[in-house]
Amino acid sequence: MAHLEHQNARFLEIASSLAPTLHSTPQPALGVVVPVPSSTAALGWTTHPGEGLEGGRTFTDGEEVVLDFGGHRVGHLTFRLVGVGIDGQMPDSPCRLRFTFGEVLNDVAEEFEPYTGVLSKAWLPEETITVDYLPQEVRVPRRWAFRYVKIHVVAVSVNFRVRFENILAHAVTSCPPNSNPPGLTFASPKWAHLEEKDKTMLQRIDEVSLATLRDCMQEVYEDGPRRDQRVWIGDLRLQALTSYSTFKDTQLAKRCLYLHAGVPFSDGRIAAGMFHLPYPYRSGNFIVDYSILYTCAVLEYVQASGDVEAGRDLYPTALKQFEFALTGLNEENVYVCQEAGGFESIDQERWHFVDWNDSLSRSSSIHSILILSLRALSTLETLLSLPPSSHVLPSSTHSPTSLVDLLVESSRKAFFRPEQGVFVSGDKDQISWASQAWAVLAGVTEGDEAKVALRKAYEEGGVEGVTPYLHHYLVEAFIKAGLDDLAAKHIISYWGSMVDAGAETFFETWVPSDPKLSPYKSFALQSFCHAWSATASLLVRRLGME
Ligand code: RAM
Repeated sequence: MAHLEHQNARFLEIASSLAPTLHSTPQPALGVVVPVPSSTAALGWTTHPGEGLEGGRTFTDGEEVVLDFGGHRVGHLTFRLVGVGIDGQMPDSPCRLRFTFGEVLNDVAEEFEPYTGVLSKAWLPEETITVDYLPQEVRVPRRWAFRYVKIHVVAVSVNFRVRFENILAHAVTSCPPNSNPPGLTFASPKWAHLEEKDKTMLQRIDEVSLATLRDCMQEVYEDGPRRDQRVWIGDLRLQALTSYSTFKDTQLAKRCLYLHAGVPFSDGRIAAGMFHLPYPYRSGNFIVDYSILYTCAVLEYVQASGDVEAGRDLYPTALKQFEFALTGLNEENVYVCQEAGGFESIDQERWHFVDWNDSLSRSSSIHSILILSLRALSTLETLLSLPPSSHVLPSSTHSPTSLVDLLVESSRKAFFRPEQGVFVSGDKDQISWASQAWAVLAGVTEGDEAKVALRKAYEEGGVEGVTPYLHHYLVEAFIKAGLDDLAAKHIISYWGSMVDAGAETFFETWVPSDPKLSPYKSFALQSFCHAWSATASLLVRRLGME
């Protein structure tokens, strides 16, 4: 099996020695709710209180109940199932139950059919089990991500009804208990002008971000505990950064960096994603931007932990990624990628991600990400006291820093339009948030020029991001350019609009004006607790709001 070849056994052993402890906390449901359509709720649903399970409420075929656990968790559901005979009868058949696990109300309130999604239907959050020999202690086998659980009785015999007792969620995370950082206090005079309602919103955004990160911290940094459940490099980088500044984890990040380096393609490239169960193996796809951002993730890990030894181990993997990325440059040393398209048009062998916005031209962003990652490579070499690599490519004489100079120059020639003050991308000179944000982060522009570029794209209709992933980099660029007030304003309006929509954890994709947008052509395939959306906690700390 190709996905299992070329593994680095030593790296995988190190990763395995770092397997974290999973902490499990039993939690009872807070109550029974009835989902009710709402024209004012962003996602279309609200709840009314429902008839509780106390007092021996029993169920038969076709009856159902929706439990509310009061917040998002990842874990197993357990309960005691009791058969209550009718007219002196005893249970005389199994009981078949269907569970639907809702991260949001839509999951338990809407039908999954007709199914329009482009990913496997097996990701839909439902499970059917058959229970024999009542009364019986039941543990729903699969780990689920949920706030709500709909229990639907599919079938029992006519001679008995069933009762549910002691229903518990066992919430699991590898984030150690009580590791939440202190809440935001806005002590710095810099934030004295913030209105109380904004402070309250930012505090709530921080709580929701931390809950998001906590629930994605499992045996690895999962991108989402509902769907994918794997380590994607782009998500990992942001999770690790957020965790360094909040929960202070470095070991789970180290494990994931070694896991990725341990399962490369045969030519040394690292896959966009990797699975750790039942044994480590790589995903089949390759994302150019993720592969080079791996260098940033290694650098940031060494900076956060001081673990130079790991940095030296992982450096060759980081360096190797540039060989492939640099083949995307044309004769003018400008990165060119295929023009925009949706999920179906992705080239799995050479995927340029940046964001899920179908209409985004990515060339200029990838060019900047290349510059940023080369800068990180050079800093990493210094930090590890390595002699600066005299050439990034075996066939070229460029060091990381001389390549940076070359690529900054070609970027400004190809992508910067001085008369408009913005960076463009693609045949149609598209102006986007992504192109400006990455140019700023890569240091292709700075000072007033950077401010103008960001403001123009942001305030004058540049192509926007549809994922919190790109929104993160936009805000990071605002902060780097010294636009702190705009950064705060955007965190409040964007992450805040998810809070207003009822988010207990932050979503994978979110466009406030089109809340049901899904890159996978099915809202039910969305992950509503997604790693790359947890960075608001990092951003507010970078803004000095603690
Ligand atoms: C999706 C997931 C994941 C992301 C990739 C690019 O499958 O959302 O988090 O990294 O896309």
